Amino acid sequence: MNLESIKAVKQLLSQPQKIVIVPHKNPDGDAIGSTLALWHYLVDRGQEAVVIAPNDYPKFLKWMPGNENILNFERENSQAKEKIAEATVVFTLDFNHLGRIGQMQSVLEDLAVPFVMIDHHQAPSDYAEIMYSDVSMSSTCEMVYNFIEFMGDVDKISLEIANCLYTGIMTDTGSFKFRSTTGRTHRIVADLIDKGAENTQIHHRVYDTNTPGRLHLLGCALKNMVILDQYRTAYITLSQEELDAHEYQKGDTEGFVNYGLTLEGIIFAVIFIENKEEGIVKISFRSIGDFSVNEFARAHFEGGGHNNAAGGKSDRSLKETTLFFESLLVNYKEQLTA
Ligand SMILES: [Mn+2]
Repeated sequence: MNLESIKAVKQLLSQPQKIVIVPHKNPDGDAIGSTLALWHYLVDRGQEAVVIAPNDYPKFLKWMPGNENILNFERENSQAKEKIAEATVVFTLDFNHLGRIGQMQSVLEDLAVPFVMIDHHQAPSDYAEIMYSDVSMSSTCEMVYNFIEFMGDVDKISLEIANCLYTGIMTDTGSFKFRSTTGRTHRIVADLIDKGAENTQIHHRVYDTNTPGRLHLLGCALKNMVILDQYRTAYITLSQEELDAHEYQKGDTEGFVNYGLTLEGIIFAVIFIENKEEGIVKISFRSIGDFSVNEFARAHFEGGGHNNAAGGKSDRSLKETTLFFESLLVNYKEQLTA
């Protein structure tokens, strides 16, 4: 955050404001953790603030302190709209384009108050007067820690703030293993633990939340795994029938694709999930190293994303989709085995 922006925010927060804090749609641990941490910080400073989430989010995030005060724009629509109409400042966290907030977009676009963006994604759009945008950051939670430091208030980080920030840094770094995890990230996390963050309990609350159905579905997925050593590739399929047999619930297949990459020598992992209702096969791609799944998904499966994580879809049947996928690999043999 540059000095001018820091000065501008300090100026804003030197007056009593009515502040709306917004995470992206389908908020994850970093989105909920960062918005709640900022909410605690601003309320502790005597500001009037509210977090408004565009829609609902998983149960394993709902233990976070302050969660009961989050408004759900879909469920508490009129109350949320009232708060937005009264707002004098809007903070948007963990996204950088108003297209990422679903139905809230049109309501916020019409708002003539200062916006403050805190975010670590590529290519920010220009809706915010004050921008703290940095793609090198591990997480928006790390940035909120920095923000509080810019405000000169690191010593005011409470146990509640520490727990929220720890959660977002942990989830967005894959428990401190992704490339974006720096020495600074660890120093911040160390400070959060010193301030009381309950790291062991947080891991347990976020990650140890399986249902028997989900574990059995994982067993089915792993049994279906096809390993193509010659392409250093592994893929998983799940048919609609298999999903139904395991009482599939939204989110149950989250993370399954990564298991392929835990095989020694495998650098490209894919999961194909049949969706009969939409008549498509949903696909997730993951890679280790330089092989760009973003380019692969864009070229063949109407998708895209990041270099090492992307999504896509296919209108073919599950079987035809995997046959097509396998037929493509020969063209990538050099890249995959380099
Ligand atoms: Mn994030």
